[in-house]
Amino acid sequence: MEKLIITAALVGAEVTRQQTPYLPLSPREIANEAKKVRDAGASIVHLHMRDDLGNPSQNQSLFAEAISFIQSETDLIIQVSTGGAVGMTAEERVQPVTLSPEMASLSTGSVNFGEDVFSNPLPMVREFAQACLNFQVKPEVEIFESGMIQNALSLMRQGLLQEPVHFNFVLGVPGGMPATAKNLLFLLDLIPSSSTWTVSGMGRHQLSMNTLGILLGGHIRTGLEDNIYYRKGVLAEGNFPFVNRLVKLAEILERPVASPLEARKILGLSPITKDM
Ligand code: KMH
Ligand code: ZN
Repeated sequence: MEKLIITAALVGAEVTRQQTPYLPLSPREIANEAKKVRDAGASIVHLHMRDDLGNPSQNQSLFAEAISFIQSETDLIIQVSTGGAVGMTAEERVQPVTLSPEMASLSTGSVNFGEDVFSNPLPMVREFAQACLNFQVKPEVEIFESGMIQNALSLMRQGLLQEPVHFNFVLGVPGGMPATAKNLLFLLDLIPSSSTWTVSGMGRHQLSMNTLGILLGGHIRTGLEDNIYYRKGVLAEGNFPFVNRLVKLAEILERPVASPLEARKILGLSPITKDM
């Protein structure tokens, strides 16, 4: 098996400081959190930003500030979100891609998202995929529903996604595909054999999905974006406790953890950190 890539989704768009006091919000706080997860063993950070009031924002300057801190203080692979928050316009959402980060998330279809709809019509998905090509950004294809894999395959046929494609199975979003072993195995059967993949489980499903990812030879995403509880009723005191636990688990399961340099090789990224 390849070495294990751990992604930390540090902030997200939905979690609030009312829910957990450990959520980083400003670019400086987010960069501090990035340093801690790097020290713990993560090699990718998935980034969202918040404005002064703590509301989700895709503002380019906020991303630029956080990215500049993270790049000068760590060798992490930076993956910006193009998902943003439900209700944002395409123009808002695509902004951080224009900074040419190494990676960006790319959802290839729409899905119910709790009481809302996370809307990703195909013309917009193609526009985001084209932006990734223009700015030399590797997409991480976010799969909330199996139909999104079919859309990703047609983007590949259209030349808008290049092999090897990296997928992230986001399981357990209310209204999306439930976080079960059966569903993960079903999805794995649908992706091209050249692909790499990671798995995220929402809420209490985070640890079980991550464990399956380690065992099945995939990669794993953890972090406060997906889950704020370390265990039932106990808040995680930041993102790094999750990473620490997964590194220990991987060690027990004899799966070595990839450094950012090794992760770049696995994902087909340039070994050199991008200058942005
Ligand atoms: N906040 C969700 C609506 C992504 O980052 O690409 C979408 C999301 C996915 O978080
Ligand atoms: Zn996200």
